Amino acid sequence: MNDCLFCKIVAKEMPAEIVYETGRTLAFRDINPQAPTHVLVIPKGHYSDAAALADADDGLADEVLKAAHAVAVMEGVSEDGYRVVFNTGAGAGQTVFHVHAHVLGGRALTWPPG
Ligand code: DGP
Repeated sequence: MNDCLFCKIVAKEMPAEIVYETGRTLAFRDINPQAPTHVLVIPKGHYSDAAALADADDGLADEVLKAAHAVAVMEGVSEDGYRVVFNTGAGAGQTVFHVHAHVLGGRALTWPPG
């Protein structure tokens, strides 16, 4: 999509600190980190949110989750625990409408989230 920020990161038209990449996924550091590790994992193709990604039904949601776990291992947060969050819809705090998994770790994470 022309005006999608994360599509521009995929196309390398916008800079980002990329930490992991597969054929169909990309992971890069969040510009406004909420934890010592805060990485966004996206499918390279454009899906607006997690529901649209699930509807794609082609194994891509699995690949995004696998990439999120690979990032947690690479970042060294998988043993102590980490969180994978899909804010889905504006009411849940989604601000960028290209589906992304937040991978958060490296500090104690409280529940419930705000
Ligand atoms: P959400 O609120 O769930 O839609 O999360 C969007 C996240 O995207 C938010 O944590 C900040 C991050 N973000 C916004 N713009 C940019 C950008 O240009 N680069 C990077 N790396 N992250 C961004």
